[in-house]
Amino acid sequence: MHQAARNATDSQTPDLYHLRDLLTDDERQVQDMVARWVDERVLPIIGECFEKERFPHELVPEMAQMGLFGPTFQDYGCAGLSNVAYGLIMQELERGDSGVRSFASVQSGLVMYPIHAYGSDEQKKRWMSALARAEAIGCFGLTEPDGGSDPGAMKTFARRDKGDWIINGAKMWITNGTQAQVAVVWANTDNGIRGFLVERGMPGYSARDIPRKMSLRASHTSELFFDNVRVPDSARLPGAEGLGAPLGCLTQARFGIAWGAIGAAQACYREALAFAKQRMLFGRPLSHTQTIQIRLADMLRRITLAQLLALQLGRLKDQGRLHHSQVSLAKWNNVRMAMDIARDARDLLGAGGISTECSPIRHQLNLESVITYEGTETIHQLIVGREITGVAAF
Ligand code: TGC
Ligand code: FAD
Repeated sequence: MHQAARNATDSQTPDLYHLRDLLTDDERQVQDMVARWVDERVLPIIGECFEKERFPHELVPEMAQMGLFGPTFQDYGCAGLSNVAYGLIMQELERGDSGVRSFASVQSGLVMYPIHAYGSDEQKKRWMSALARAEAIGCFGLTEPDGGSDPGAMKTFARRDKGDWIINGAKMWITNGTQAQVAVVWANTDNGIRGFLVERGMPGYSARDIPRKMSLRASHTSELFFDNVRVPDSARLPGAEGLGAPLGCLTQARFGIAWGAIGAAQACYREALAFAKQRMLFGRPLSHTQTIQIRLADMLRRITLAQLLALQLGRLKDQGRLHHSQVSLAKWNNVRMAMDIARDARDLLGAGGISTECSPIRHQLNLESVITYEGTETIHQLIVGREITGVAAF
């Protein structure tokens, strides 16, 4: 038997191709630290959080302490890690729950990134360290009630009024909207799309959570309302001009999701394997049957391919050679892979698999959001299609 397969326990995913050897010491250490933390702090409580629609806020200071917010930035007290290390963090967090990974994705990729990439020095000084330490929480408002796939058609509008801007409109399905001290808000203007930092408490700005979600239940998802919100020009992100600016942020978050989905799939695979080994049916463990072995082998095949794709994606990003269509293909592939595995693992667990005491049903339901947000599967297929044909068919 192959060494990696022989060493694998039910609590690990076999590393048949020695992919760990392709990581640096730093990357391995970061992964191990976050994996341990997820095992000890997330897994014991997350089923109940999901059931009760509660985000585990008590974990946020610990995540900040470990440097999980904005870990790739070199300044503002951030760790300056590689993009592969960032991906591994997302993978381990989502092995816990997509809602926990979402929190980190939004804070790092959708709030710290635009402030770092497009913000003024004053904006960076005010927010970057505070966001890294989670003394401030941020959210990212792009999607609107009339449709998220075509953000270029947004209706939220910011008009000039002397030196200020007056923002009117609404955003929908915004992660952490009610929790955020600062919202990165994208609005149309007479000169095209611009980004603004809108702060909690500004007159005319309000947020409320969207109830009755059957997915991402351990995460706040909100609506934002802007009723003549007056912000100074210093609240505008000076380096953000046009739709390319918010789309650039999406590339960061989609990259994290391509990795995160692997974690969700691993959690489901591990649970299915452990169950198949101990479940006695027809006088033998379930794992001794051919079809169960084929299903488990197929899960491992898909996870391994997704890992290879994510690793090369990360190395390309570290080398500055990443194109957003590569991120689209990886997000599409890896989330679809995770959804298929979560569904199959749920079935493999039999009736017990419908309980939140098992993770596959929770991951399966969460992945319904993950396949929709940050660009639906169809949008990513069409982005790749445009890359191949040169024709936008959206
Ligand atoms: P299009 O003409 O393609 O692009 C306009 C300009 O932007 C550039 N660009 C990008 N730049 C960086 N990264 C990307 N991913 C980019 N995609 C496009 C492009 O080159 C162009 O630049 P320029 O200089 O030529 O002007 O624009 P389009 O209107 O045709 O739209 C294309 C489309 C459909 C792909 C885009 O609108 C899209 O991606 N739609 C999906 C929207 C989406 O993903 N929304 C996500 C909202 S945030 C969220 O879901 C958070 S979930 C968080 C969590 O909890 O984890
Ligand atoms: P629509 O755009 O209305 O799409 C509906 C359907 O039409 C989809 O199946 C889509 O694939 C399909 N479709 C669209 N265009 C085409 C086409 N041209 N051809 C064929 N089919 C097409 N947004 C934020 O801005 N910030 C956040 O923090 C955020 N967090 C989220 C958290 C959760 C839990 C969820 C569920 C969503 C979140 N979103 C967020 C919103 C998310 O990005 C959008 O839901 C997503 O972009 C899709 O938009 P929509 O829901 O309006 O669907």
